[in-house]
Amino acid sequence: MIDDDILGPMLDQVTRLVERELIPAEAEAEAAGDIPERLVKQMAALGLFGLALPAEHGGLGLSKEAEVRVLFEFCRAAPAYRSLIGTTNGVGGKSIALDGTEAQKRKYLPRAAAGECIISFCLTEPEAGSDAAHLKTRAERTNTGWRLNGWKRFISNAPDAGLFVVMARSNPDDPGAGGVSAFLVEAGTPGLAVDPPLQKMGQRTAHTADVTFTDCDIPADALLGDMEGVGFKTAMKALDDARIHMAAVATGLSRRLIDEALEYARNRRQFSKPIADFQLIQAMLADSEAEYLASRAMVVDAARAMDAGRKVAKEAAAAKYFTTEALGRIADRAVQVHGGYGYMAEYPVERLYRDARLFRIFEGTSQIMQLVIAREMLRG
Ligand code: COS
Repeated sequence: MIDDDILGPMLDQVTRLVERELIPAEAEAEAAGDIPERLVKQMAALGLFGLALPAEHGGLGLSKEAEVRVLFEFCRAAPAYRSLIGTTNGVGGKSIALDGTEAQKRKYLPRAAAGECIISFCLTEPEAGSDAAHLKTRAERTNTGWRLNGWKRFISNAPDAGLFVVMARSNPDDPGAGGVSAFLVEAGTPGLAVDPPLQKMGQRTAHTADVTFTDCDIPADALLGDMEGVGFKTAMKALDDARIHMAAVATGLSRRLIDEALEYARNRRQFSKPIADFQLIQAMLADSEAEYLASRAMVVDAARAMDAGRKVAKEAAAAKYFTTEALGRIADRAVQVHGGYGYMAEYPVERLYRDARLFRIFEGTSQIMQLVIAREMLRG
């Protein structure tokens, strides 16, 4: 089994990278608004750009369980590092791995896994966020292929992407999910424009931008999977996978925040003793640890269900919902344990608290996760 051979050494290497390189460079990266190139190269050398991609197309070919275990470790470092590999291993790359033709997989996935082609995923629009099926970007047939017109919002990694997986309405007579197809659009295609990066509350080292398509002509073989009308389903399947990935990311960040709070509580003295000696501080630490352990168990359970080939829409949504809401509480307590210092930029919890806020919103809000869980329950 490939996991056993590479997972142990991989985890050791990731731990070293996180502790020796990534965490120490967080503040430098945040100030520069960019991840230093030397660290991007180290991440690529470890295979992290192909972490969740199939081995036959250049990825590490890990099981979902192995993937989440790597993420628990990797995501103790600021989430912007994960974001750079996120859409390639998540919604973008997974759309191709799940539903692409063999030729499309061969063309793009090996370069993506090597870190040479970041894949972005264009679903969200100004008027289609949670209601993703009602997107308006149009795809019209031409003599040579397709012509795209539309506006995509908040696209992760768009400024760095070499390839965009674009959900567009190819059947104007079907205003819902069935009218949507997925297309592969290479960066540099005339008519594709990436706006300047958006200013965000947190995860500022991760680049997010709007993408517009203006009479953007693409060839016929850019239709993902060579199949019309299934783009929304591809997106939903990729999101099920990506939500387990995201739950693992949130769990890794929770661990980091607890460790920061623990260290501070041990060292900070008030009333002539470490604040860790006070039971009200201990209560905050204990609540966070319990929620971390529950998050971890839930993510591993969902990953195992996916590895077993089961349908995991409910488990993925529940894991994403629970772990990201828990992360919000854990980040808040970490700041509280730090007191006034927690609000100041000199401690990492100030930045990580801002970073954590996004998790309850992207790749499906907590409210959409509740809807998905309830729907699956009611379906029986
Ligand atoms: N796997 C496979 N197929 C799925 C699926 C899944 N997890 N979820 C839905 N589908 C299919 C349905 O079976 C349905 O197909 P049929 O008509 O053949 O039965 C089709 O997709 C439409 O599904 P549904 O009717 O459930 O779509 P809705 O418009 O009601 O939308 C939600 C469902 C709200 C769950 C969806 O729009 C969503 O996840 N929104 C959030 C989007 C998001 O996460 N955005 C973040 C940015 S993208 S990184």
